[in-house]
Amino acid sequence: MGDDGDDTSVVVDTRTKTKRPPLYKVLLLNDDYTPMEFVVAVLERFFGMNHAQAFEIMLTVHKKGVAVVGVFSHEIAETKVAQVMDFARQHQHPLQCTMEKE
Ligand code: TYC
Repeated sequence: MGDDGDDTSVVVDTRTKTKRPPLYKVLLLNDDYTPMEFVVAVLERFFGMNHAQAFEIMLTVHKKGVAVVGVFSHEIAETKVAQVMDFARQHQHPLQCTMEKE
């Protein structure tokens, strides 16, 4: 380690690992009873979609059974799911919304 010409110092990499927080998909599920217009209203109100986008995603859920309606941090995803479930319950529709790790 000195200055005697046989330097054996080791440079240690001390970069801090900054892991990005995991993201969560928010999923909307189809059912036979929730009116299409209500689902469109949910997508406009809670997911910031315009009417055309909301209608398209609603139809995807209607035809395929499920669709991703957004990707968020854990806290935001939980909030979205709770907002949708509360709104659906208030209007007595069986609409289901869930989240899963991306
Ligand atoms: N399948 C419903 C109907 O025919 C419409 C619907 C679409 C319901 C999307 C839920 O997430 C949903 N009225």
